[in-house]
Amino acid sequence: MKIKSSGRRKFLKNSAAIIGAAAAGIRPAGAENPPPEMDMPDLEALISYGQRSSFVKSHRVSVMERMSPDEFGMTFHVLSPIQDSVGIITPSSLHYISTHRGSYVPNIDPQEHRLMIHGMVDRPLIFSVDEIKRFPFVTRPLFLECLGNRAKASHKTVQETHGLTSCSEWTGVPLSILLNEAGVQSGAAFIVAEGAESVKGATSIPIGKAMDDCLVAYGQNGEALRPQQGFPIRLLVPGFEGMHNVKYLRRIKLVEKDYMTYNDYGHIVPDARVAALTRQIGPKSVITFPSGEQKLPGPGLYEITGLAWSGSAAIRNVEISTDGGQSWKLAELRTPSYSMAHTRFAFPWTWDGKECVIMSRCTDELGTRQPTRAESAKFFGKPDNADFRAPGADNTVFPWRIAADGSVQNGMA
Ligand SMILES: Nc1nc2c(c(=O)[nH]1)N[C@H]1C(S)=C(S)[C@@H](COP(=O)(O)O)O[C@H]1N2
Ligand SMILES: [Mo]
Repeated sequence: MKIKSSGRRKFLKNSAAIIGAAAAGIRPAGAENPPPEMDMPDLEALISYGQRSSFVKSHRVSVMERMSPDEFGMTFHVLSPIQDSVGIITPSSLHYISTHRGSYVPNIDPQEHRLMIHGMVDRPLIFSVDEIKRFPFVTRPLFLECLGNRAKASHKTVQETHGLTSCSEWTGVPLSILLNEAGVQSGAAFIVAEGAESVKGATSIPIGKAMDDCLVAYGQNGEALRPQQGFPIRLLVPGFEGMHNVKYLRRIKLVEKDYMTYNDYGHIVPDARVAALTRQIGPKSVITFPSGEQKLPGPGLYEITGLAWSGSAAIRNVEISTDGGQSWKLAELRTPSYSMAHTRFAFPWTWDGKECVIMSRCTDELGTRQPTRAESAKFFGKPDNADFRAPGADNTVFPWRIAADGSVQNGMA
């Protein structure tokens, strides 16, 4: 996280150029020139649960191809505005949302909600939410990413290309504690986890993963889960594709083999190479600034910044190319690199005002590097053309094209 001194000197020189020109005409806001009072239509509400500035407009949008709400009033895929993100935590109110077709957001009374653990266990158990909260908890940042987080040439903004991922600080009880209470029988190879709403959001997870680092979470970013994130409890399966993170968790059955649930269908495929990439999200990164539909006002110093994550480990490093992938330079990690969480990177860069293509690629602590589309196509034995669609979760390197006028466009287009 240390800014290297050469970069620092450059920064000081450039910042003088950026700030110096403007300072002459500006007075600090003082007693003789105070800003207007915040508009407070409901003072009670503002006191009890805060609200953001009316000047901050960052908001979620629904996926173009699957409008929400649909004709039945259901939400499907809603994209997080990662072009506006700072740091690594997604505000809960801006977390992406992905629900299975026909699913809805249930309004669950936590006092009524129960979690049942049964199947191949010594003692089938039923827990209330309050009982779950009596077990030892852990708090850790973890990313979620939907399998549908796939950049297309038609996408314009980074919200459209990469907005189906978010990172929260989750609090919950390790699933292994609850499974040990029930007593896992030998031969139990998978769990089938199920949600409480109509489509149930069921999915199969290998027992090794269930006993390793899964959480039954009730906290998100310092408060209770949001209904759209699974209130009152959800399963967190660190690094695994979003679908496995069952919301409104109400039942876990221990079974002898991988059950193909309604939701697993189409996600888990027989090709082991693809299955590996959906169970565990590969190392992936994207530049959030400058990104699609933003505009650089002119040549000069900028911070290229973005997010990197991996479903297997922490991020070891991020490299930036500003020449379309011909050469790569190390970016700086500006946050601690937590395992299976978003990591914020930045790269101080002086733009010369010429058209260029910028991209990022990351490497995780296992040494796995994010592939380019060409590398992914080669791996799957497919030609590298516009038709190539990386199977499983697409973690390929993504380009932004900066035009001479400073406008930024999807580099796939
Ligand atoms: N019960 C239930 N759990 C669910 C889903 C659902 O529709 N119902 N959607 C899954 C999918 S496809 C994803 S990507 C993640 C999304 O979690 P989020 O909506 O909190 O971002 O939840 C998963 N868990
Ligand atoms: Mo998803």
